[in-house]
Amino acid sequence: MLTVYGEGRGFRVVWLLEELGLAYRLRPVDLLAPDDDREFLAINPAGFIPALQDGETIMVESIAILEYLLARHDSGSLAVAPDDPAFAIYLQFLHLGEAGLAGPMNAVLVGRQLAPEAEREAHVTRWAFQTFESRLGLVTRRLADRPYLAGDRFTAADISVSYALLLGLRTGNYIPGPVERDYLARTTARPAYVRAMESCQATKAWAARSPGL
Ligand SMILES: N[C@@H](CCC(=O)N[C@@H](CS)C(=O)NCC(=O)O)C(=O)O
Repeated sequence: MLTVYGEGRGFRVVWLLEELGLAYRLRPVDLLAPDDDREFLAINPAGFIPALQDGETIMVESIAILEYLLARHDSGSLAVAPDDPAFAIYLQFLHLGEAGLAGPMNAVLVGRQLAPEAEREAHVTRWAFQTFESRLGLVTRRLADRPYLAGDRFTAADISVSYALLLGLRTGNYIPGPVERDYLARTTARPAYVRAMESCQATKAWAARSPGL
């Protein structure tokens, strides 16, 4: 049985698992008190989420987890094969969703909303937001004339990037333009997304009290 520790970016993992129809257990993690959770710290001593346990295998980093699950459990429906012309662009956006969008958005969230008042809007926070915006430009250009990042079909790259855009939207740090809005309407209408939201009750509650599409 696959166990996903924590929501947050764990939502990406749960979404993929729902797309693939794989059985899993979602084990909640309270990020406000990770030090009290010895069972979780035994899984990830660094105390961040998500983590995946698959038998003896334990790993962190949501995009790496997606790649692991796709390699082990997908017949190719949600990835792009190396000999496909869209392989490079697929990999690019799979990783850009975290490295170029959700990662910088984390820094924006901390810098704007969680940092002590006197340290808000620091130069580094503006830099993180500009990073998010410049990478977002690649996403909007790519989606201007195709429904999904790899082309005509939905892939794990769309899970990666959709999560990042929703993170920006729900934290109030980004207002999607028309291209992203249509795109998110498409990706979040998927039955697997809806099932993942039912599974991730903390994410569902957060979305309900946050700005919507
Ligand atoms: N690059 C990592 C980022 C993980 C991350 O930032 N997780 C957040 C919640 S979604 C977290 O655990 N933050 C608390 C911490 O880093 O200690 C991934 O994609 O899994």
